[in-house]
This record gives sequence, C-alpha cells and structure tokens, in this order.
Amino acid sequence: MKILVINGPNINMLGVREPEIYGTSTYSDLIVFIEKAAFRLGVEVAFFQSNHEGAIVDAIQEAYGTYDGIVINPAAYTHTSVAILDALKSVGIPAVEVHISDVREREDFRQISYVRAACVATVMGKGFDGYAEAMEVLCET
Ligand code: CA2
Repeated sequence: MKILVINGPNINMLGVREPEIYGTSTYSDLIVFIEKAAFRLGVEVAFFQSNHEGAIVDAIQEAYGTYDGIVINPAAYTHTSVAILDALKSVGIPAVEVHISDVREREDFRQISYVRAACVATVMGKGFDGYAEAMEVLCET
C-alpha cells in the first residue's frame, strides 16, 4: 500500500510559534514520526507540503494511479477550498482528513470543512498521532 501525506499552508512552520496549539515539534519531526508509523504498518509513504492551493490540487491529481490512499491536513484550506474537495473527489483515492489541533474547540471559521465530504474519516486533536491513526484507517479501508 502506498500512501501520500499532504500538508497544507504553514505546516512547514510547526514548532516555530503557537506551541500551545501545535506543540514544539517541527515539520521535520513530523516526517520522521510518520515514516516510523508507516514502517510499523508496513506501508510505503511519501510526503507533499505546499502553501499554495493549486499545487495541492496538482499533487492530488498526480497521485491518481500511483497512490492507494491519501492522508491530508489541508490546514487553512480545510475551511475555504472547494478546489481541494473537487480534486479529492476527481481522483477517488480513499482520503483521511487530519488536524493536529481539535478544530471543534476553536474559532467559528474553523468549524466548516469542505474537504470532509471527500474523506472516509477525520482525525483531529490527537497531535502527530492523528497521522498514524489516519494511515491505520486507510489500511482497514
Ligand atoms: O490543527 C490543524 O492541523 C490545522 O489544520 C492547522 C492549521 C489551521 O489553519 C487549521 O484550522 C487546523 C494551521 C497550520 C499551522 O499553522 C501554524 C501557525 C503558527 C505556527 C506554526 C504553524
């Protein structure tokens, strides 16, 4: 099984500010964490991070025919992007939405998720562990 892990805008800045929300670990730490979890699960994993909506759409389209599952934290685009929703629907690859923080406990504008309609599950508020849980869900799907 091949899984593509997509992270959206500012996830590359993890550990730099707002440690009370996102923790003190960096994006590089996140990659290492996911690689170890993927090894334990026996899945292949690849990573894509971008601050640009269109680049994320391109990455989802390019996953077609190559990847069996997508783990996606669209970050702020979660709450705005019909384009990412449509891209996930267009490729039909099973996808799991992940959020490091528990967005249910946060601002009103974070209560909408456009991408959720194209995902088989959502994991939120579990920190980095949420990415491992998302891969487990894909293995069982
Ligand atoms: O909780 C999550 O994983 C989020 O997807 C993170 C996004 C936020 O817009 C979503 O509502 C929830 C933010 C990405 C990281 O933003 C940073 C902000 C300050 C310092 C470092 C990262």
